Amino acid sequence: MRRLFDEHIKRKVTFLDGIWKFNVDKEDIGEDEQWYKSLPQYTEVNVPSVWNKDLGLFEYSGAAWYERNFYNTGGTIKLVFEAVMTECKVWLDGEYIGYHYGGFCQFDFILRDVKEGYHTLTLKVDNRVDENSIPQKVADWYPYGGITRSVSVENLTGISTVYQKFDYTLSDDLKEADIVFTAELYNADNTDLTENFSINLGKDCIYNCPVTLKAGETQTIVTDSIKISDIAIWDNKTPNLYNVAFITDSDDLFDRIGFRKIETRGNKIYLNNKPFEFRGVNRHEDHPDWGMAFPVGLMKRDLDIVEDLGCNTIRGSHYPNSRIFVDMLDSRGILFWSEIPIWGCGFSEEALGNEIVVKRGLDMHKEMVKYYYNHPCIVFWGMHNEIKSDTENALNMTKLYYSFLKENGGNRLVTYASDKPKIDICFEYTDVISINQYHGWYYGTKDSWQPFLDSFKERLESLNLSDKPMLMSEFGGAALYGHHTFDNVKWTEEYQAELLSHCLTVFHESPMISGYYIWQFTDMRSNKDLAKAKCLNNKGILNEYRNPKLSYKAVKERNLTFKSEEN
Ligand code: ADA
Repeated sequence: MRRLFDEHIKRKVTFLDGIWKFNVDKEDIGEDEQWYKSLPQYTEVNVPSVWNKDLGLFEYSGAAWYERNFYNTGGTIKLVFEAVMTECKVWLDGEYIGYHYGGFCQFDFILRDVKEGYHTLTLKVDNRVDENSIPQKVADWYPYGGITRSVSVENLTGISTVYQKFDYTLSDDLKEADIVFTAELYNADNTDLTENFSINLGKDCIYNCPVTLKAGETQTIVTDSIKISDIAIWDNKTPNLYNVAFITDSDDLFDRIGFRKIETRGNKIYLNNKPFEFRGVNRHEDHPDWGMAFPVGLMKRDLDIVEDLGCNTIRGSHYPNSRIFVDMLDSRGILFWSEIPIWGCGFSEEALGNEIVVKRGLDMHKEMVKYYYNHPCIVFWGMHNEIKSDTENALNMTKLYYSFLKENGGNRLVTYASDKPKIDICFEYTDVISINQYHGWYYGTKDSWQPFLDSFKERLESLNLSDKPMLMSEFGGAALYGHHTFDNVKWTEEYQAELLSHCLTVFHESPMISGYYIWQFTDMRSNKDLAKAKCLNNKGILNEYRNPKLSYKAVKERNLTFKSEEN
């Protein structure tokens, strides 16, 4: 399952989720021994999953192979991988078809003249981290391995829509929109074809034209600007969505879109012409039983909890989340911050200047923008997290990513999370200054928050940047679930509850802060080298199984009080 709705009705889609053959390749000999022709021995594994939840593989990092047969009626097929962690090579019937790097975004391969019958799909997957990888060797989350989201085969026939995106400008009163659709059409047949191509928005056909394409040819259609009146705006209270359909004589593709405006005015962030307070959590897509192959039912439950908590936004720390999860955010009106997995503490200054790493990061931004472009819930693109933002290398990387995202990222704000408020030199290249700080945990006390904000205000003024909005993108402290003492000390649930409650009050009252993302929603698996209790990052306001700590009530009380002041 890839989306919350059917993307195709005419187009045949076969999901390859289920049991696959599986073999770890500890010595990395599989390619030399041509395992892509047939796995010499194997066990079984469920796809999607992370292999680190299988017996004996809790800490396995390295290469592993997957194989499965499937039947197809043949012709032109598109193999779609929603996410594979992290590096992978793909073979069909023993023939190499391609490579992909990066664990959290969709990629696909189109193959022509595939014969009718049974086929063998083989993947070599590798989750090793090294000096060229993203993330790097140390990250405060677990770089699982595996085919972590769905795999499917699509049969493309005639002229098919292989990509589409939607741009729009809203009138000042938000009642009208000028919209432009871009669609990439592809002739999947072996003869030249003319077909009718139309775009339907809801029940209305808003674009219609004949398209002629040679066999195998691709053409990108960019519509003229189309005016739409009486728009039903998407926002967090009324998340109105429109169905959109791209139809040719042979093929179809469905999506959902929404209209909303996100912008900065002075040091405030406005959603649909109203200043917006972001009340959110940082969430890892991680669960002790499933790792990052996160089941849809649990996503739904996480969102029920987020809503109960009075939150209106989530930061997808620290990588693009499943598309179905983002669909659910669209449906519920929860604003989302989507970022790529550049988790800075693990990045040396050299790594920030390493051409392979910088290029991989740029490619990850390109994929994130490509596949998540139409989601109205995504209001922030996050470039990176806690990199050495006081260095030239970081500045160059930030400039590069910022200009790419501003030019190509659609109607969104661009930001990054900085843990160097006093010395960061990249603030010019962000629409919103987002700060990670841990007063009351790693340093200071809860009472050092206000002096910190006062001194940061002075720095922003001296840099002439005090008219940029600011978010608290991380703060918090750990609590071991069930740990209580007579005194209110670190690691108890009481201490965490008091700290978070205090932080939320200070941030809400500060005129320079537009919102907050608590670190973090739930406890989650960390890197064993960071030597954390139970190998978990324990700063969740729920434990790893989603049982609430005391801070849950405290945060909910604060959020709901602030929310009630809005009405
Ligand atoms: C950082 C980082 C988080 C987490 C947090 C912590 O701010 O961005 O991923 O590691 O610190 O718990 O220390």
